[in-house]
Amino acid sequence: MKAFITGITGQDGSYLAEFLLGKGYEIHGLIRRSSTFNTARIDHLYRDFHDPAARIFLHYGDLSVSGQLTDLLYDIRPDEIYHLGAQSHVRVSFDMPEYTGDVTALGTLRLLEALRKTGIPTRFYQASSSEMFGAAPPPQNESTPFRPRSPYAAAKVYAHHMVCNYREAYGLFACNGILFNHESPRRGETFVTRKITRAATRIKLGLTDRLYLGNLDAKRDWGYAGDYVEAMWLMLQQERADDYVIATGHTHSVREFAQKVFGILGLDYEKYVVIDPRYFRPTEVDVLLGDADKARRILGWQPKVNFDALIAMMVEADLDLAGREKTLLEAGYVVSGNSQQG
Ligand code: NAP
Ligand code: F7E
Repeated sequence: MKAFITGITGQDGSYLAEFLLGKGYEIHGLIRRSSTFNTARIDHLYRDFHDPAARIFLHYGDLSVSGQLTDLLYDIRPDEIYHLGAQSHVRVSFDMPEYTGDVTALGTLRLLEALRKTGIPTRFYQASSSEMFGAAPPPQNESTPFRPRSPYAAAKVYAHHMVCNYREAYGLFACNGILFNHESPRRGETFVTRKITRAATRIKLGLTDRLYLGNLDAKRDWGYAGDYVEAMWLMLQQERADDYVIATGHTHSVREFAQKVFGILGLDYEKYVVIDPRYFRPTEVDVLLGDADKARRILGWQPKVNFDALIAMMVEADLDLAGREKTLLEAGYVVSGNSQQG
């Protein structure tokens, strides 16, 4: 089996690539040209393509360019496409609404069009998002109406409906996975969970003394990314294409997340967390809580890692990272990262 993954260098792309390699897939990934390396999350999986044992192949491209996506599909002829590439940061989408619409909304349309034009018999997964529910009261499931509260959410709603339309209009096997927040040690450092575990562990080792955050009262249904990529694959193994909510069914506030992380490290979060209004969003999504009953019944999917185990895993990984950072600093190296940009 051959899979094509957009967003392979992101959090989910790296776990999905690992998962599909374990199932014997050959993997093709779309990557953007960057002046610095952006493949850190998949470097442990990659082998030079001259190596006969190589099973991951990377292709330069961008979701904002359509012709090339069509060419790539013709060349690769994948059995399955996992479309994970997006400008995925909600706060940034308020700063870059047009770009977010281009990549996150129209990027999906470009790929669907490439698929329709090539006529390759492929199964298609779209990374839809719980963010689309926005202001809709919890719990949210597949029949909850979308009430998007950000340019990112509106872009995902557009993409979601285009997937439904291409399924109905052209008979494509195309699924929307409406995934609630999922995190891991590979989560981008400007999403709130990772921002907290990075800062708290750096504080613990004396590398910094403050963590600037926005709205601590927002509540999210946080799961583990490694569990969620299995659900993506399961959706494409069904007889019929459909849309599914993937969630844990539990919700927690940002404050509770911070409290627990600092608590594990023997610290009181109130002494270190400073509220900076810059991180408030013009419109916030107050509570997300998913009802994944349909996925449980039809896909046989359920999460394995709970909230406490997820936090423990992220703190352990970031404590190790902070330890290595400290060693490098003490040896005179300049260490980048720990951005407060999101
Ligand atoms: P992520 O870590 O931000 O990764 C996004 C990926 O998209 C990266 O590989 C990025 O490449 C790529 N990308 C961005 N702009 C692109 C462009 N113009 N052309 C080609 N590739 C581009 O996101 P994630 O957390 O893995 O999430 C994966 C997908 O699921 C996204 O679509 C996200 O919106 C959606 N989603 C995520 C969650 C969640 O909680 N994680 C929940 C629901 C839905 P670079 O590495 O070069 O930046
Ligand atoms: O924010 C609050 C913030 O940026 C979570 C993406 O993967 O999940 C993600 O979107 C909450 C929000 O994730 C800070 O206001 C407080 O209420 O970690 P986040 P998100 O916006 O929920 C959905 C499902 C996706 O699809 C997206 O791609 O935390 N918050 N203080 C903060 N958030 C950030 N980033 N930084 C803060 O300082």
